[in-house]
Amino acid sequence: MPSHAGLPGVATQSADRIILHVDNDCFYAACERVREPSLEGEPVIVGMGFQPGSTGGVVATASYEAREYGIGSAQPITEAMERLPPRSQTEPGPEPTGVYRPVDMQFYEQNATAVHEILSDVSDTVRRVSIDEAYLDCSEQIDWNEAESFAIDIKYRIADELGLPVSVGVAPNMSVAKIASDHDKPDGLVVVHPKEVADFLAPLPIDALHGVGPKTASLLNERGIETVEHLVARGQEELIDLLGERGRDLFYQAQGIDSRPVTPRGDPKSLSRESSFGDPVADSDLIREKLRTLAEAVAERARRKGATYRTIGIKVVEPPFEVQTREESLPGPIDEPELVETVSLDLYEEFRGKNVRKVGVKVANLTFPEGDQRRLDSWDDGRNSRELQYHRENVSGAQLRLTAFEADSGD
Ligand code: TTP
Ligand code: MG
Repeated sequence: MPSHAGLPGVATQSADRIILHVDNDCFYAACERVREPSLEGEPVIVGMGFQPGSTGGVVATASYEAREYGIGSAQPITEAMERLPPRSQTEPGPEPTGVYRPVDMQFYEQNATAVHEILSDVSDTVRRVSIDEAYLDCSEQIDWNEAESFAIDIKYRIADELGLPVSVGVAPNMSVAKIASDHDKPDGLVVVHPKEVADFLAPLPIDALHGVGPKTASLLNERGIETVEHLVARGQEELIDLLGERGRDLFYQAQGIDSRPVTPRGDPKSLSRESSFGDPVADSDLIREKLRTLAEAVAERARRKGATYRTIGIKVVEPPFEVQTREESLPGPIDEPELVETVSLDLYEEFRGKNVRKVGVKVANLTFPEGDQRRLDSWDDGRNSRELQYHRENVSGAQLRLTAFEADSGD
């Protein structure tokens, strides 16, 4: 929290902002369930040091079923194993056991990228703040009476396309949105309208505030400060005496004041749009029509951001979840909406007749006007040759899964 945020006369916050905070539920454990669906409903513990012979590891995360046994992030794995012994394949006994899995960062990053890709598809203003959480500023896209259904759509989309549960908080600023996403985990959705902010915050225990851990909580509890309302009632001076500058930040956070803007980090690596068919379709006219619409939307989006692109790609999802991607590289960066359409339709040809659940169009290898002037200049030279020749670079779906359709993130 910036210390001056929301000071009267210094920064005013617009009640019109609609900020979403999206946080995956038990993220690493949920990823393990994606590749091992039989773990659904089981106490899953992801961490290091549980294999025979290894020592000193900690729990990275635990599924909500495992949390019931007092297992959680950063706990020594030995303690977790005492609470829930690792399940043996051979001798199922009457005592409850846990399913332990090692940390597989590459796989979690891949899933995180896919989540980010969806978030970037629904909003132009996305700030990813950790592997499994992001803020979206949707003020320009929706109004408050659409906020709930917008958030539900995001939850459904991430669950449907990736099999991952998320919790979403919607509020007029980042700090309240974060508290809201945490309020009803897992699979939560909490919408705090601008007028409800004070009532929403007042009864919460102080550790609901960002940055209040067990130590600060007990220090405040000892002084009779148990809820956010108590904290506000004490006033700024007392909190600064107790906690220094952090006391001031908490005082503002407790009042729901936070004027920080959601600033996307860096330029995106790609821009994409995708769309699902309710039921899978094989009708190529219908699919081509959808691709045309998506191509137009993607090209429009690139133009709005002032981006040129050197790669055009499509994604075709065959039932149930077989993702295939194809792309073409261009000799120089372009801004040609018709070419996005032509190339997308051309790439689709090999899928003609196939049953399709979803299609997507992307442009990648982006160049932005600021920060990469040299490449833009070289494009200006090439622009005189109007007709661009592009060569096909078909890469197999499997190879491309990791690289193509990468997150719209510059992280
Ligand atoms: P969190 O979002 O804090 O936790 P979570 O997603 O597992 O659970 P939830 O949001 O439902 O409360 O962190 C995201 C991931 O970061 C988490 O799945 C594992 C990793 N992580 C660690 O490796 N060590 C830690 O101490 C924490 C807190 C998280
Ligand atoms: Mg999380």
